[in-house]
Amino acid sequence: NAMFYWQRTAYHFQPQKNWMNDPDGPLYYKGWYHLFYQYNPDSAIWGNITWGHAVSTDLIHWFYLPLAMVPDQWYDINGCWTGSATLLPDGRIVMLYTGSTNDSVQVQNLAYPANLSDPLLLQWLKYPGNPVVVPPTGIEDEEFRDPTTAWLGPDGSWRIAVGTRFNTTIGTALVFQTTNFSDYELLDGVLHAVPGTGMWECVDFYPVAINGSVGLDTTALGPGIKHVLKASLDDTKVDHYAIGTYDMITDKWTPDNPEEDVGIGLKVDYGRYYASKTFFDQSKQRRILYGWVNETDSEADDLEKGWASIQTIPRSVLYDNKTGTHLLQWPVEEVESLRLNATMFKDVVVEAGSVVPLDIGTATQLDILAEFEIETLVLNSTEDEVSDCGDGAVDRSTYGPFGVLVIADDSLSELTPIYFRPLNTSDGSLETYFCADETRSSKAPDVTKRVYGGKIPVLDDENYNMRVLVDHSVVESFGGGGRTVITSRVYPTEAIYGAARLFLFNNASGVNVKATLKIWEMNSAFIRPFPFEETLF
Ligand code: DQQ
Repeated sequence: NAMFYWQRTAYHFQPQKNWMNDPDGPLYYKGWYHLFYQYNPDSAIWGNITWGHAVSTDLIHWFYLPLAMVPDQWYDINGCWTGSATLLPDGRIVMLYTGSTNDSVQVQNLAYPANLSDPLLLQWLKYPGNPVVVPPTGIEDEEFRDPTTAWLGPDGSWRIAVGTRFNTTIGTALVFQTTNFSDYELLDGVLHAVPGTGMWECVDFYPVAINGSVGLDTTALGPGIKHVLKASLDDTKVDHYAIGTYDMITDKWTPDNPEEDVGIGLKVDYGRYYASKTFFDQSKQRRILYGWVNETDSEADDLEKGWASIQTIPRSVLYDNKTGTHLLQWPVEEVESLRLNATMFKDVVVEAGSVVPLDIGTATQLDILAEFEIETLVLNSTEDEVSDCGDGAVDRSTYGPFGVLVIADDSLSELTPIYFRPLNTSDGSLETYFCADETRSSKAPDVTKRVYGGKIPVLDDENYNMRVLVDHSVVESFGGGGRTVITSRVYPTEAIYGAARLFLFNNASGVNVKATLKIWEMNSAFIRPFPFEETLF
């Protein structure tokens, strides 16, 4: 099936076959980036969860390694679920993960590399005293999972957080203290809790530098630092974060803005994205974010394809010190090594209600940088009812939407608009949304197609800028330098291979816009089994 074959990505990480979900235990060790992931070795749908393992020297080209952990003990026989790595100051590596036991109880387990002198960390040992943490009194057996990377408190002992819920609706993270990673004490109170957000999966908790310059080690404490709390909401399958302050004495975190608390405010990614996790890359002083991108086609299609899910291009994460309210996510610089020939377009005027083709040849693997300026007001503006991304790119207002059409065919029978939608508010200012509209992305049946997006701050001296990575069936869109990010899955039936095109569009009723773009064709990445038999370098 040529259509299914086309959907496989060329520079995003995905296993050779079968099902993948959450990224697990990312870390950098002796020159290698390690990515573990939830993996079903037997099928393209979720089940039999093991830890897949891959390594890379640049976060782009990957080698598949043998499975790191399989469910083979009473305390993880129903699955080796999500977990996180901690590098100890003495050089040891601690891996904590959730096991679903023979009774389907969620417990936290300890594992470590058998041989620290092996840079590939091929062999993992499970601690004989597992489980190291069981659900505390009052916590449901099946709602207690995904331990974080540990951070060191000022008292010299380590802390981890584990997500759960109270009374089925209050999402929360419990904090445990340990000195040896085998014995844990539950601390009083919780790190934070938000009513109405339900079960918190894959909690991530990390410091960011307020000056926005570098990534920080998970243990960094002190002035000039804020803390990000991220939870993956099981009820809605959305990753939410909030920025706030961590009190290292009471082990409580408080959001800067309670109205934008975890789960009711900002999303890490407004598209098809879940179970994300960061780690500190000590080799480049940066914090890197991985996220799982599920399919939006049917299970039957996934079984026929023989694979399901990809990981995003790893993103660096910084605090946005210009807004003070957002994180900035940006594809790691290494992805730029895949850039081939570039095409530039300068000051292209896109009139109200028009589409302009961009002659770049095949548009299946792209890195697009685009900047838009509102050029002229051709119609008097009316006040808009502010309603985020509206009904998609067909929903016109005075100032938008405008942007690019990716993975489109010549006749525009299939297209995915990535766009800005500035809306006139009652006080006369513009409120802008950054959106992706999948509704016309594919003629295939049994594909979920949605309009995704979120509000994006555009400051007075800024233009509307976006970066869009296109890789066959995935589109990662970064608005405003990464303030608002949207990952889309698209499964065209016509706009495939040489028929995939790129266009500019402006569906505003009242303004012309001017666009400047730089577009690179992207090379494919090498993602293949580790060549154990060959000499590598
Ligand atoms: N996936 C894992 C769980 C986690 C969920 C199981 C999130 O540990 O809560 O595969 O996608």
